[in-house]
Amino acid sequence: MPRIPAVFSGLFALAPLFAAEPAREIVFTRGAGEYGVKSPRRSWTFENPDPADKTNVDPSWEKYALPVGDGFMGAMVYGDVAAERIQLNEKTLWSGGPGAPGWDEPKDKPDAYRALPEIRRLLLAGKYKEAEKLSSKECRGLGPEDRGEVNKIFGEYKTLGDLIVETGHRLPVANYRRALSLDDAVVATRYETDGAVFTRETFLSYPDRRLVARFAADKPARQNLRVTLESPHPLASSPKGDGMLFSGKLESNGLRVACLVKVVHDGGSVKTDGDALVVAGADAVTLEVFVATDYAAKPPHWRSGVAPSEAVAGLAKTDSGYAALRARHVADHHELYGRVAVDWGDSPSDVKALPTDARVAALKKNPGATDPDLEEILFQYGRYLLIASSRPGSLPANLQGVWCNEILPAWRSDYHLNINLQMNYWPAGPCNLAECQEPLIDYATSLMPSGAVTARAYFDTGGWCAMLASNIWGSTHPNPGVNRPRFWSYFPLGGAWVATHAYEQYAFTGDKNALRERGWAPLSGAADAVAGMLFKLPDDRLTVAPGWSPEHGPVSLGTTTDLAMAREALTDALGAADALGVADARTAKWKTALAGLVGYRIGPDGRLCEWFEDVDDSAEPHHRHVNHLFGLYPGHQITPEATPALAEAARATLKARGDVSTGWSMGWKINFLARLHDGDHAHRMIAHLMSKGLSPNLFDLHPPFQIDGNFGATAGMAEMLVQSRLENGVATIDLLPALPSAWKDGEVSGLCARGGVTVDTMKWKDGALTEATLTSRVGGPVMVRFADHIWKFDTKPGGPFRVLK
Ligand code: FUC
Repeated sequence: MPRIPAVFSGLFALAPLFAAEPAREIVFTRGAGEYGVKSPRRSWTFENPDPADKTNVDPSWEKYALPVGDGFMGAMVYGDVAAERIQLNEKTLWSGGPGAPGWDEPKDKPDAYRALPEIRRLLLAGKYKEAEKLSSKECRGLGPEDRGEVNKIFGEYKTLGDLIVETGHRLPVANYRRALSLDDAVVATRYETDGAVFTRETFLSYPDRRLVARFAADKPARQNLRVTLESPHPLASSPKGDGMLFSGKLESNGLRVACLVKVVHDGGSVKTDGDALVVAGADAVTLEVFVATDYAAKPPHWRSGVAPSEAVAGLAKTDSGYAALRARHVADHHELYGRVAVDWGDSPSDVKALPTDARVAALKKNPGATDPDLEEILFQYGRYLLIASSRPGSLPANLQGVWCNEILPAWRSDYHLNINLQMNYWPAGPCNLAECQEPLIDYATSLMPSGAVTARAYFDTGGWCAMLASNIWGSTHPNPGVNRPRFWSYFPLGGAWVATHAYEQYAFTGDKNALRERGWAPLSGAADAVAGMLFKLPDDRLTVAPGWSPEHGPVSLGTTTDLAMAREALTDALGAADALGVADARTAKWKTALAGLVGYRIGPDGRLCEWFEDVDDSAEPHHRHVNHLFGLYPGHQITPEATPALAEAARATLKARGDVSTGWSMGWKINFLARLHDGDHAHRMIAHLMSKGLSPNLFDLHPPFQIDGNFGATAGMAEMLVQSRLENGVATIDLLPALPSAWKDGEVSGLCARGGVTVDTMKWKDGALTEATLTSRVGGPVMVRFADHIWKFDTKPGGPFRVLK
């Protein structure tokens, strides 16, 4: 399948980028604010919201605005006619942390580990209530009780504000169209009014690190714009050439922030009016927006020492003009996005002609219907969103990626380590975007110093660990006071789970240098803490005690999820040690720990047991967290081939939990079902997600918008097509392991497999593989399987190999 970048041919270049890949767009026929959604319920000044609030401050934002991002900044483009609204984010704009009152107080109980023998004694004696009481008291961090106070210290991700560009135009206008091109990562708006065709283009450039918004028309001298920044933060404005600098400090922590809005105009004039920039009679206008804070991802101070106003001035120095900025941005995006093309069916042309909101509405109305082309768009959207929200050098994608229009967002738009952050990175390896995962591995490294304190405090061990929720300030402690049982935030394997991504990165890329330089420290440190936190039962087996199944408990002598994460982290650390030729006292300790772990158990009802004990789970039988299936996915411990009984038990568990749930839970279930080779059920899960969990702009809804569900869905679709494992240096690759009958014929190119292999092309017909060409980046033994066919190759680095059926 040739992948030939098309030459850009102006606005609405609908020509496909790649021979087999149709143009992928999300299309609306009105501005976001013009859909008549209910007016905002909350406002920027609302205090102390319920964390589970399901309503965004501005529903039109999560329904109809369109996202662009460069990993560092994010923007949501509304496309309203009278005034363009571009909501702006910068990933490091967080409250809390250093500078926030209370931050300097210790957060971990320094000798909490002293309570472990008694908690464990109570558990062994069957005194669960007492054990839970004592755990709740001891297994929690220090800090205020009040949720608002906790958030002030822990911090929250914040919107920077909205760039407002008044146009002087009035509704109605003719032939309005607004589209996000996933191929080019550009939002383009077009309409006709006052005898002219007006066009806008907005993108966020990674190579040039700026937001670019272009306003043009097919007639000269028609741009009369008034540009302002509306921000909830106390920013002072000062004119800077043909632009305006907004700068100030967050009240919470003194974090400095600057935003420079620069106006480049073809013809006409620009002047300032208070803190507004006023353009008159220009042929075209390019707005360039630069944002910086003085945050640095470096413990313990987390500050760069560089004035943000200087940082933005430095970025703004290079100015190559709109065409060159656009060309560089599109080329940068193509390099990543263009690596994968998919085609597993088509939708009728009258469906494809509909705007995206109408297509989503049709699926909601008739959940039995399918729209294969929209499934493909949703798949590629996950890849688009990862490119836009996570690039080398940036912080990782948070609960909303990089997009957040609130100052008190749900769950602080933070990093949840009991599924959400990790799920964000599930598509990275399989979907050929490994470099987008670097921020996660660097983030794990940044957690190590505080994670070492937490590991020492709760387990008196070396290494590092991190609990349920984290932020950009390295928090690893259990976070108290969130109106939940105290034990809730105790999730000691959260950091270890994140660290397994360092091994996954190696498995997909085969890059030993990166494993040594970047991945080994967090992965080996996590394995040290895992080995050090285990408790020897009277029968000599090892467990993680006390444990708590995510977000529903109850206290246990060993939850299946903790044991599965421990198993995976130790296995990955040993795999990394093998790859790097490390064998020492540490690895010996990991091996002993791994060999001693309590194994899986199947209950009398046929389900995989969630706890060491038999627990009545009828209170929440459909709980969204299914973490006890971690070993099935993302782990590599349960497969239908190697552990058929456990695979059946996992299937029974999924059946009992049910299909429909929150967005990310449905995303996870697609992956579970793919690993169980149940393509039709996985496809039904995609249908559930599309009919019940999607916003018109294809944002996945928890609700509110939470990006993990988008990433989980994309990873799940990839998992249905290609699965892989790397064991003892041998890569095993399954082609079409969970192909649904709905995807009878198709072809894909560019998906990746563990062992450093790319599936360059794969074609199938009537549900059967017809041919595939693969390339190994690193060489070595590779086994490829389809149904009962097996092909074995001894590959050379860079040499393609082919399977034909
Ligand atoms: C986990 C989930 C919640 C929510 C939160 C951000 O704790 O259980 O449903 O997604 O993360």
